[in-house]
Amino acid sequence: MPLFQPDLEAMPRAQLTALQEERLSALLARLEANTLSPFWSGRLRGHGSAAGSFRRLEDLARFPFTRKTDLRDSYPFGMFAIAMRDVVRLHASSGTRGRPTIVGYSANDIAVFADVNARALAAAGATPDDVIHNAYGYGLFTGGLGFHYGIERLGATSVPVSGGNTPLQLQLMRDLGARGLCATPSFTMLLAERAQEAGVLGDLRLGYACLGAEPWSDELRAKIEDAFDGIDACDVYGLSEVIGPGVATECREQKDGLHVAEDHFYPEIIDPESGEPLPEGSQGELVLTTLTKEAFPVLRYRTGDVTALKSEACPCGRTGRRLARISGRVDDMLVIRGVNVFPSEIEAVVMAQPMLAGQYVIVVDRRGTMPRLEVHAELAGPAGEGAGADLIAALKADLAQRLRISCAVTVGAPGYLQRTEQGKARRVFDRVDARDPLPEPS
Ligand code: DLL
Repeated sequence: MPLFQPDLEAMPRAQLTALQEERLSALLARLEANTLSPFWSGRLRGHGSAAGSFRRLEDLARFPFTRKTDLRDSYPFGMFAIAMRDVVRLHASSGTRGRPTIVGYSANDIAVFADVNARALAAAGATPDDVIHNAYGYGLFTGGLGFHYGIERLGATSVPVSGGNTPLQLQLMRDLGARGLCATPSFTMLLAERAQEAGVLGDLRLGYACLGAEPWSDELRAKIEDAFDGIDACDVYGLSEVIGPGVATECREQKDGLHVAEDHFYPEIIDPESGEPLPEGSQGELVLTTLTKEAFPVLRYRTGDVTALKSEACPCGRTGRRLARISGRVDDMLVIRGVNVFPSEIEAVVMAQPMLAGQYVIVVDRRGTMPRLEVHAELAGPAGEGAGADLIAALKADLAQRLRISCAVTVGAPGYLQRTEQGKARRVFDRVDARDPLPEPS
């Protein structure tokens, strides 16, 4: 499949920069003049004439960040920049404690949302001839409806199955002939396992998948691609505060970083401590500015996601800079005896071990003065096939080498760990007393 919007996705860099500067300047003028939102009307005060003082992309670093707390404080509609009459849809961010954060879309925002998801699907290999199985949750979560509209925008056929009920999902994938799959990587791995158990893997016609919404690793990708007989499993990134899925996406040609839809979203990487911009290639916190959003624009939104930006040319022809795979969230980082550990690094080690299944859980034992890490994994095949001391010793050694700390390792029989059928997989648990923090397998 060629690029879905080649003029925009493969725009020469100089032209893209000019477009971004024009759109940023218009955004600042729009926010400065905004009288509808109590948040935006005061936000740019003290920055002179915001629009007037902005000339080049570098000038953006002088403007204030938007943070998750701003969204919470403005609950529910304080940051909406257009009249409610013109808001056609609401979504809410998932996984937060307390009140959710509400985001809104104009009709034009929904059109952009559909476009960027159609781009992501095409980048993974989708064509208008395909049946696409959409197992992201439908509802307030942006995954289901975001991809649904993307599939329709592409002209393919959507199977709006949402999450849960794995046996039915497999039956539908087989009977309706799904070529594409949209799902979290953890649920995709569960589908692969169940398909293998049911002996239906050979009946599936799957060719590609758009996987995201949670951190995952290249090693899990290899397991998924292998399980489904060589499909293209592409990473897709996004967040409700910015639009939902489709902010950045991998292409099947390279699968090495996610092209940002830079005509709509402007990325920066900053030092999470100082807030200063970092040079290209450095790992830091991703900050995003929406260039075209009408109902819910954000200026320099602190995503909390840790990644790096690279701008080398890509064989697919897309010119949007690429985000390195998200290694985790600034606040997800475990600090174990002074060493910074992202759960995704542990995942990479577990997935690289062929005797283990695509499941793992991390437990942080916080009962002592110093926290200790436990890694729980599961055998891919029945016990007895090389389980036991050697495998555990090998895993411990690999973890120690990668993380530079020692971990306790438990390897259970197939089915030892709970699977996530709906929503995002939870991988990290705290052990605080004598109770076992691991959820019961279903
Ligand atoms: O998860 C939107 C989405 C749906 C993205 C479907 C991709 C596919 P939220 O629920 O607001 O939105 O959660 C956003 O999820 O800040 C990241 O921490 C994490 N996240 C999303 N995609 C990825 C990814 C959706 N590909 C938060 N890799 C973000 C790692 C991801 N983390």
